[in-house]
Amino acid sequence: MANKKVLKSQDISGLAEYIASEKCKNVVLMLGAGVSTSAGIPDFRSPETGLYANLARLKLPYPEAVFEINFFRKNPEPFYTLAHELYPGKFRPTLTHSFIRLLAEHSLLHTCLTQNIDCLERQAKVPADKIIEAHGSFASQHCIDCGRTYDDATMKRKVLAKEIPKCEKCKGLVKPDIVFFGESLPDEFIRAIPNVAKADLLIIMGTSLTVHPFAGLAERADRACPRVLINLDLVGSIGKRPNDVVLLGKCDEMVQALCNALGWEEELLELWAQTEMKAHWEADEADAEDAEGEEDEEPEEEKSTAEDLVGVITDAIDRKLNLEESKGENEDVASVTAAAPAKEGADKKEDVLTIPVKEEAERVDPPGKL
Ligand code: CNA
Repeated sequence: MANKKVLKSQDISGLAEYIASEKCKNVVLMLGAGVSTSAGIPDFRSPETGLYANLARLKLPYPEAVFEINFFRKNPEPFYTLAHELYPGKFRPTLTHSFIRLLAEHSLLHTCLTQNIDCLERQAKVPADKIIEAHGSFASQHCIDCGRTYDDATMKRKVLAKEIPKCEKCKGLVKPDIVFFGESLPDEFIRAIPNVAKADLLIIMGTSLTVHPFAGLAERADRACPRVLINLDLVGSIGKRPNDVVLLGKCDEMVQALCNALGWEEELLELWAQTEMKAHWEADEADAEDAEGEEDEEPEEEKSTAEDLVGVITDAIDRKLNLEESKGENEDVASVTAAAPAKEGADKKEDVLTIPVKEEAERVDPPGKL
């Protein structure tokens, strides 16, 4: 029974036929950074274009350090350099994000589990109760010392003005509620883990399936549930079960082809057209700098140039490096290096985020073993 073929063919047409059938009522999604690369946000691990490849050039002790809580405590600047570029509002959702909304409009979306922190699912108007941000997001923030929440508008203003926000009560560092390595995953994610087993269809898109425990969720799908991988390369164990479908290529192209086969392409493009946005963040950024200027009388050179406001993170990092190199002595890099563990490269940690131990010991497997 478990090995019964559910799909007529393990390709887009077999998948479209299944989605259109009565058998497919609950679609669960697992998303990674690859669904947002066409928006201009680099993923982590793509060679040359990925964040890690570029962050390494900032002379971090190892690229993952930028998302490590202990490193952040010592040196929050690299993270805030990234946060400035990644901050929600700067990027338009992709066709793939609109496909997720389309699944919801067709009453097929059960749960959208995303590792992404860019809030593009929200921005594409995927219903909020369907989105589980497994690694948190930029939508809220806390002081890492006293836990006090920090005002959204002030946070946005500080990040866009390239300032490091500090707690108004204890002056501790404020961090967006993004899960760093070594931190616990949100309770909503833990509660949503059983949803994977309820799926009639599991679609995994744009992820290297290397960060645990998220990556292990794919194994929780029922063996009769078709699992679809849409990715540039083959990852995880997808392809090993009789109903697995592997669609290697770009997410946007694959979902468009799928929608075409379903007769949904026009609807998809309409939804995507609705995501078109004015570059309101440019105005926000300018406002933020003005406000900070009024508050703190920032020197002129602290303000963003127009050049800072365009392009992707890699460009920004390139620009930063060029700027620093031309100054001769690189203050940021020097401070990063000073704060880093002496044993360069030796401390690279496994990509494992932590499940809150107390409640979860009975309910889920230990990290890395899902
Ligand atoms: P990853 O490890 O960088 O893997 C991305 C995967 O997507 C790779 O297998 C790529 O081949 C693939 N890919 C890249 N572009 C495309 C495309 N256009 N179409 C199809 N596949 C593509 O990223 P993961 O998401 O697997 O790693 C989890 C980390 C990444 C999470 O903790 C995130 O918070 C973190 N992250 C998020 C963002 C974001 O929010 N947009 C950006 C960068 C990293």
